[in-house]
Amino acid sequence: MKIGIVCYPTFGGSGVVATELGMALADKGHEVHFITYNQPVRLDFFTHNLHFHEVLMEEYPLFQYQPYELALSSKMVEVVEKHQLEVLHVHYAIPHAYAAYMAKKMLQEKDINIKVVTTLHGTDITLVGSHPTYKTAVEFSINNSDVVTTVSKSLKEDTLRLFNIKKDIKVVYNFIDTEKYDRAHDTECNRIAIAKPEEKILTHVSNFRPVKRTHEVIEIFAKVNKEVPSKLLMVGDGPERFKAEKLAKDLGVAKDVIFLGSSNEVAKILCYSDVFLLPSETESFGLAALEAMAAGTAVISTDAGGLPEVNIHGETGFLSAVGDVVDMAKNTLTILKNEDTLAQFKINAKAHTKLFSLDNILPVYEDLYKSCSVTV
Ligand code: GMT
Repeated sequence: MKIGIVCYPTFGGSGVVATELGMALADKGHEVHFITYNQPVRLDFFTHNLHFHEVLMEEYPLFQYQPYELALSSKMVEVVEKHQLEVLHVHYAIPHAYAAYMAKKMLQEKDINIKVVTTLHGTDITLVGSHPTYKTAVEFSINNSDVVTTVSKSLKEDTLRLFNIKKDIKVVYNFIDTEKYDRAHDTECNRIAIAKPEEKILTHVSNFRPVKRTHEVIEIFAKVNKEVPSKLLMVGDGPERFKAEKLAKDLGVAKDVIFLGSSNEVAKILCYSDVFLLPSETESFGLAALEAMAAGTAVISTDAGGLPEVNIHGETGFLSAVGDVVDMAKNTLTILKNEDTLAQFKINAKAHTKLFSLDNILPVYEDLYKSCSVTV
């Protein structure tokens, strides 16, 4: 099929999922066209089936805010028409679903019937989308998509609770290429470069937004580090990073906390890790946790949103109430203090990721594309 994918090109989970999906579809022989303002960070042009169309913006002194939706919907029309796309799959409702609706309407004027699949990822519903500033347009564009999916059952429930939805919503879990994490383990994992043999390694990966509660990652680590020799890898960048770095100094653990910044090598970094920390306030799914589990890492997280669907309490890691730093530290120590327990949690975590494998999820999206393009 000929598929357009619209996403944020950054390190955020929705962009990562969209990019991995597009590359996997291209690998299976579909023609895939990414439409966004920059080349997606994880996009690797390994096949001639992959194309990238940059959405360009024109500056004008009158604009306080540049009208990205207009430029995006115009670009969608151009690409659909030129390459005869059958489906536009938009990731993250704001503003992609709205821009896709406009593109669909403009294409109808040219007798072209493009189908729109909208995947809701999380904050486009829970934090930003349901805010009165955006809610009307987000609700409208969800209801006017041909197919709507959410990345967890929890996000589906949130969507139905927060909006007046007249469409069926399908849950299609996020996925990962599990083999990528096996390869990193087999060929590139040089643990000694990060920690001494007796030290455990804890990891956190995020965009350091307030919702991730990165200060609590440092607080948990400070408690753990008092009892177990350990290092903490902080991967990513964002508004809370400075606060986290300062807290590490204030709590006297700065020498054991390594801030790596944003990275394209997450699989390689995770191969060092024993425990992954994710104390998020809300999390529709927790792709970062799933990536850690695929690398054989136990997960200490909150029980917010879709996290209990990914991290199984007492099996792949532990869940705690949001803000319960003491419980998260205690659970981390339970795993780290006993080598057999640690080994078992790592095995369980990796095994659970099979449910979210590329092989399981890719055909679900292909079926959705096919089903909507034949119901013309
Ligand atoms: O977590 C973020 O801040 C990024 C955000 C995004 O849209 O890129 O992530 C959301 O989508 C991811 C992929 O589906 C999910 O794994 C994350 O849980 C979700 N984030 C939140 O719900 C806070």
